[in-house]
Amino acid sequence: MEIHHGRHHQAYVTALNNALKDHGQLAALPLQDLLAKLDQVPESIRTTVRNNAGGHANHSMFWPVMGGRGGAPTGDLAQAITRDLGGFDKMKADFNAAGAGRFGSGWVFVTATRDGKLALTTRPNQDTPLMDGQRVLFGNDVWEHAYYLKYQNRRPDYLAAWWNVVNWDRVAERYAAAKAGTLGV
Ligand code: MN3
Repeated sequence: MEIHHGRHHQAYVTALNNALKDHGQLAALPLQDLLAKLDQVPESIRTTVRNNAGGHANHSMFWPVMGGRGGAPTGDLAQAITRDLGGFDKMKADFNAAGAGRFGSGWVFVTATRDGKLALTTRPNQDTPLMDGQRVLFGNDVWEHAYYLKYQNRRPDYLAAWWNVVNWDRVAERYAAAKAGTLGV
């Protein structure tokens, strides 16, 4: 995780800053707004911005939703998981299957609307639902760099173990922010 944070995430930040160094107006945008307006980014830097702003956003979401002790969500988040995703156990099973089935590198996410509706989705590479104007409640990184040092090719084992370190208090805070319209990345 230290290598993941200090080298991989840092590389996205460094590359994004470099790409935007002569584009002050774009650099001043909140990250979620930049990602929702990729069609307005000059074509010469658009792919670089897509990959690296996406990477920065995805990892900026990723670290805070971990560091917990797993367990299960409570309150209105638990109710929404039951209503929209078939319950906590089914959500975990579907999330793990989606993450394992994402070919190559990418992410598996649960998104939340302002109405509080949840949905499971995946994206390739460093793409994010933020690029479609959506909000990410939480997500897991299924790039090999996220798990290969410890799990080698066993991505399903990594996905299963990841739930043991989810911080549901933080996810609940993100859910409240999503419904309030204040959730960024
Ligand atoms: Mn990563």
